[in-house]
Amino acid sequence: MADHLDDLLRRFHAGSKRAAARLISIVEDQRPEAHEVLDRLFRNIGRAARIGITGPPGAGKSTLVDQLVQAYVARGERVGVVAVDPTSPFTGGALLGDRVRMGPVAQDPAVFFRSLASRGSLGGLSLHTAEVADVLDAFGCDAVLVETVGVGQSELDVAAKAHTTVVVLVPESGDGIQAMKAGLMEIADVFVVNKADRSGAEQLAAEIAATLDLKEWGRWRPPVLLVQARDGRGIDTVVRALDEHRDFLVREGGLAAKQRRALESRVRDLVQDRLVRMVLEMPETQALLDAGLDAIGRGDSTPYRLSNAILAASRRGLAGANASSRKG
Ligand SMILES: Nc1nc2c(ncn2[C@@H]2O[C@H](COP(=O)(O)OP(=O)(O)OP(=O)(O)O)[C@@H](O)[C@H]2O)c(=O)[nH]1
Ligand SMILES: [Mg+2]
Repeated sequence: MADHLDDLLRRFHAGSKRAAARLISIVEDQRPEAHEVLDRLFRNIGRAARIGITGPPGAGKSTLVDQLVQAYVARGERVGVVAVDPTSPFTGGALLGDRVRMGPVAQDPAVFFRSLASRGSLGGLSLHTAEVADVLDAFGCDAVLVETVGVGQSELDVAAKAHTTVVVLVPESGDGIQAMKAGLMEIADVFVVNKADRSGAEQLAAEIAATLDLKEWGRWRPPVLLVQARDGRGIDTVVRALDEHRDFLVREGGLAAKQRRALESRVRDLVQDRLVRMVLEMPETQALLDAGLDAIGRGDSTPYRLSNAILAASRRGLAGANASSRKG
């Protein structure tokens, strides 16, 4: 196994897209060797610009990503794209189906495209997305673009791990107000008002600008850009805004601070993910659950009391595990 991994990493560092795809699968599926892969790649990361693209369904995020990728490739850069698909809790399948399509640019040797299903684990979505972005960063991508639908907290968490977040809105069905409700206004470094060929685009841009006016901005006020992604209009302004935001972050020291915050959020996610799994997978937990649910059914317990009992048992279990690992 170690030999196999050494070989895979060697081919990865030599630039093999197939090796990169294999490593990403290992990370995405959380196979046993995933931790070792991430540990070994860790010192090679930190170079890529991590850009989150979020916004309501159908706003034109994928179309914009496709255009941005073409622009980056045209200037000789290597680009990674991670598209996060919310998974349906009922079918386990991708909720929006084939929502992430990429044009011929995905075939370019300088482009690496990957679609991720979110699987709905606690803290899992943003964690695994960041880990896949790590692999692409270590692969030598100059930019890693992460597309998420801005509908839920976990999607916002994904955006929170980006260096630069682009919020894409469209002049339809009160998008501006929805965006404010969904917390998208707070996370945007750049606003793109897409489908500027439709009526109402300028009005939406003006509304966003008016909202921005209500706040004091330091040295970076999010620009509001009118774009027609489908026809490639205004893409140059987005590329420029992304470059400027990165320069701003590097110049003002914000990049280091963002990287530190993103790392903190990663470690918290890791602890949360693993702790929850540890507790739920303890054999006592199932027994306590079975007995406790019976007791609740008889009116002798409550969900809070049962969860307290499970937590108390897990604390004893963890203390026991600590004691034996100190002895060993
Ligand atoms: N009129 C118009 N349509 C556009 C423009 N940009 C994209 N579209 C169309 O909008 C539709 C949705 O585009 P996507 O890029 O798939 O949108 P998305 O935000 O990635 O969608 P989801 O990933 O499903 O949330 C497609 O039919 C695009 O062709 C534009 O500038 N003007
Ligand atoms: Mg899309």
